[in-house]
Amino acid sequence: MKEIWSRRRVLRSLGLFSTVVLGSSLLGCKHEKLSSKLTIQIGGPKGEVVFIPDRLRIKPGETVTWVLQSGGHTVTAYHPKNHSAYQARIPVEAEPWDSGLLVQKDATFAWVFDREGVYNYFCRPHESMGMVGAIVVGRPLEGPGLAPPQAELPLAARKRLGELVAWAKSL
Ligand SMILES: [Cu+2]
Repeated sequence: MKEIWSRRRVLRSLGLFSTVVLGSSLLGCKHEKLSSKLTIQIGGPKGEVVFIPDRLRIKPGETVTWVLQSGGHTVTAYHPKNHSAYQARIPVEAEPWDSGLLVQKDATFAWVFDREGVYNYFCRPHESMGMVGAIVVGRPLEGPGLAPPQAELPLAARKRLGELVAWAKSL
């Protein structure tokens, strides 16, 4: 699995956004097409600390792109590599991701999900306010992402994760 830096982001930072749109349509860029369908907004229009939507089901091999709408947030997989006190809440052997802090409006972070199963993630600054999300890739296979939320997680995150786990199990 690998991180994909959206061409749009890279080129926008160079001030070449309009060129990219034209270039993408001419080249039929596959990632741009997927991104438009599998996009999650980070932060609400009034600065709400949420992922919109907070749950998404995709097919294995698809790319999810998060776009910063407001505020400063991260998109961080539940994994001991990202937080030493936390257990993984992504499929065994899946690689964890962490966007780092995104602060510029329209900044994007993209990740390719190859391994089937249930992934839970959080925002570092706002996990305690319940800013978490879930991605189901293919079937919601039994795995760490379906486990009851661990006691060491902040209460609001635990509550929201409980809802997301119930949703994943219902698929
Ligand atoms: Cu946040």
